[in-house]
Amino acid sequence: MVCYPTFGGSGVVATELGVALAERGHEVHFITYKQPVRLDLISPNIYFHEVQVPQYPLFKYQPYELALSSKLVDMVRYYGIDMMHVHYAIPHAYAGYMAKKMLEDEGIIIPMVTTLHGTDITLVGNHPHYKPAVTFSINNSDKVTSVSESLKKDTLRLFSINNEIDVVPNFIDMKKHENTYTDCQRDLMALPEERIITHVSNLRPVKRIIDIVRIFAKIQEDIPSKLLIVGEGPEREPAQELVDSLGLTQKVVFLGNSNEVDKILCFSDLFLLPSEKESFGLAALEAMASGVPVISSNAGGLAEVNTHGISGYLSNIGDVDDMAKNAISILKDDETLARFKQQAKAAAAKFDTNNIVPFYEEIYVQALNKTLVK
Ligand code: GMT
Repeated sequence: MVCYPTFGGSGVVATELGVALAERGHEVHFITYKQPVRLDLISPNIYFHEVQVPQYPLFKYQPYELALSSKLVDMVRYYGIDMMHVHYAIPHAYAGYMAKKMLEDEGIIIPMVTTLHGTDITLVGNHPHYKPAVTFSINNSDKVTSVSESLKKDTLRLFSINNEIDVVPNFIDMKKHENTYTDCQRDLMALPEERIITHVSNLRPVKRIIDIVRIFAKIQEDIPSKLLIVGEGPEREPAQELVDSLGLTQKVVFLGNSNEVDKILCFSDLFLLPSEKESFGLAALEAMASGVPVISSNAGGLAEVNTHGISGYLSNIGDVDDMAKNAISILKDDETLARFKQQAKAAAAKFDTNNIVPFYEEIYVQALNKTLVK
């Protein structure tokens, strides 16, 4: 499993997939530059190998891909690994392909599955400086998956792809989101009469954090509430400035990066995700699994996750008024809120780990068969 180890959807999906596969009896090796944030290493069948990049002053840019592909070669040789699964095309699919070719030279044939996550296609990978390498790596993967139908369409529209793309949606372990907290300690965050509205992300411009503050400003004119913003990123400062200028400093809490998102979701009443682009919206699915309805934009694959009028509502990107109106309609009375909470949880259940991980196992079998035929 090759992934980004930091906070961010693709790394979370890779980690959860690895953990689920290990539980199903597969031996899973994580190969990345740091221990993935959600990975417990003291678990059966799980290994972590750190990619180290020696710093050399001659290089303006240290060659991570080189170190990663060399590490992949070493680990495949040493542990007899049967399959590489790389998450996020850049630079993982590229490094994986190089490792595959180096191993082929030694007579070791190993298939590579590439999972496309979103910004590797819609924002970064699409840049002319990366596009040829990304196109090549996708076309030369043994199997390619994307996390939504929308991302598949974007990939086919933006790149010249001659490989098949299978859609395997992201997933969630519903068991882990059963409310195990007898006391969510919501009183630490809000007064009894206040609703709690939450956003979790890496606070990049694509998440439209300013919209979140504006939506919240409108909601709290009608309904006493608190806004919790979880995560770190470049939009934190401008958002904080707007919060202060709107006189909402006592109403908005910036919690920074957190390993306790499930606890935060436990006392949340509503989740906001008004993104500019969102291939899937794992954060929305996590909220729904915890019984938190979602007010989102209709960008990318969000409509495949958040069902309008059931698990929450969708609006056009930037339509702050509509999002605030929909939020108020959910939060206005306890009965409606309870109904949406229950519907959000039920809608999340179709993405349960047990329903989705077998698709990846099937993809692995297909990739292995493909390389056997070659
Ligand atoms: O947008 C993020 O928060 C990070 C990014 C990533 O690669 O970690 O997330 C992308 O992958 C997630 C997991 O598949 C998806 O749930 C997110 O929708 C997707 N982000 C975007 O498309 C902007």
